[in-house]
Amino acid sequence: MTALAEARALITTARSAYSIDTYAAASLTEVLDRLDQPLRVALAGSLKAGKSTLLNSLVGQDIAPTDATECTKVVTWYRSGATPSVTAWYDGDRAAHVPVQRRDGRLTFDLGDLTASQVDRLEVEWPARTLTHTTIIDTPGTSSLSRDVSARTPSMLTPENSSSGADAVVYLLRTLNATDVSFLGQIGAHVGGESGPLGVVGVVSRADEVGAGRMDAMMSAKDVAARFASELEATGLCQAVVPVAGLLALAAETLRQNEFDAFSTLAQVPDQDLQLAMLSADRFSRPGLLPVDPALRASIVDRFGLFGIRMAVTLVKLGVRDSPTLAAELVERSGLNELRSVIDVQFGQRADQLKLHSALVALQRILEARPIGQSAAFRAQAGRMLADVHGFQELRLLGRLRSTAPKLPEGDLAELQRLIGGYGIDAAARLGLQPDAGPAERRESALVSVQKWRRLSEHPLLDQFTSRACAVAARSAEGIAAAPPVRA
Ligand SMILES: Nc1nc2c(ncn2[C@@H]2O[C@H](COP(=O)(O)OP(=O)(O)O)[C@@H](O)[C@H]2O)c(=O)[nH]1
Ligand SMILES: [Mg+2]
Repeated sequence: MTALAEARALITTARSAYSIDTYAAASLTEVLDRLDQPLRVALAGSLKAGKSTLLNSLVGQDIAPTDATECTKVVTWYRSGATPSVTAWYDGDRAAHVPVQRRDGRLTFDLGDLTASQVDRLEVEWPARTLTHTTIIDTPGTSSLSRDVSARTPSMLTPENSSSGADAVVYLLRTLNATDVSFLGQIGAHVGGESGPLGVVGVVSRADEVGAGRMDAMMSAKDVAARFASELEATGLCQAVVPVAGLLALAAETLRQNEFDAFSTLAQVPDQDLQLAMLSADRFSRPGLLPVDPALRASIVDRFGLFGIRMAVTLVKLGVRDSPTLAAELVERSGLNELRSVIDVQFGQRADQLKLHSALVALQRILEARPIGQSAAFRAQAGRMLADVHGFQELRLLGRLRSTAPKLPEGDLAELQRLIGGYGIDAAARLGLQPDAGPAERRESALVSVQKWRRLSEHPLLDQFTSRACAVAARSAEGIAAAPPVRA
């Protein structure tokens, strides 16, 4: 029986045992239903960290408001739907339809007479491919001036009942301050339960601003990301930290022909003139100065930022000849593709495991809150699964590997990371084989790995962390050798 099936069976049994407690039984039904729903990924971080902008770039459309109106102070769920619609949930279970508006080209949800503090959450349904497999939860931010609003993000990530929680978190940081560290600690305590954090990826956001918009901004942002990654080791939290310029990514994904033409024109402007005009955003959009319509310039600087404009102009000078190529190059340089692949490896491919993890943690919480005679036995079983499911151990180890290197030769370290699913969780990716490698070759290679890592893990001179890491790798290899590969 897979771990997922085992968990379903456990939750179903618990639900029967709770038949007299309708509230608990209903909560358990919710926990079960969640296992079949898309993975829930929350975007968290301080106010103005760039969460809503990043959401838009992940979806590839402008669907999350980024202005400072009431609606951006409410936790907002983005799910897949046939037609765009926005619903506000308030006063417990009351729902109101929310009109979507565009003002000066900016999207906003009009809450009407409702205030942000009245609304529990907004639910947005939108036709977008990204949302088919993932529900994205946008949060208002942690250092909001209004205390009750900033209290909401943790309460969404650390829910009383399972219906409002997230399975994985993308945490955006611009600088690492005390609020960030303490908030990350809270997420760690809840998202991963006592058994350690799972599914947290860090983003150094607005990465184009790190070097004051200079061309090497993304390089500087990479350094910052590396520093964050090592500082986050203390919290034991993040599995990866990636720099992303969300604004640029979104603008690139929605690049228009007239914008491409403007970049081409700007590429003809003598370097010095362009540099002078680009000392500030205001200057860049001033009438005169440049051979592109000022209104278009204003919109371009708004959408791309100064860094994005420099990057685009340079790419055109380097020979990019059409807008689809420019769009692709800019998206690549924004860091979005890298974030997407980290999200895919850490969350997407492990969606079942992450959901399973949330379900077990939610189950434990319900059992604890409403104890009955059998609760202790159910809790013990859930606890055993949280400790035993090998995928959870892999995720925890992957998290630690980002910051703590086991004492192994370089090549072995990379192999270990691959084996525990750091580059993809299918057997070929784990073994470093061609995707079309046959079952015999996979098995053979897996068995060699089992032996190697078993032997290493038993080496008397290894420290405890390294030996434990090798044991986890050995068990990952055993899992492949005993194919079919088990997902969760
Ligand atoms: N330069 C730059 N500005 C950004 C970026 N992402 C967001 N912003 C700007 O930062 C402000 C706050 O962004 P928003 O996405 O609403 O942040 P949130 O409060 O975390 O949701 C807006 O004015 C955005 O245009 C980015 O990658 N680069
Ligand atoms: Mg926002």
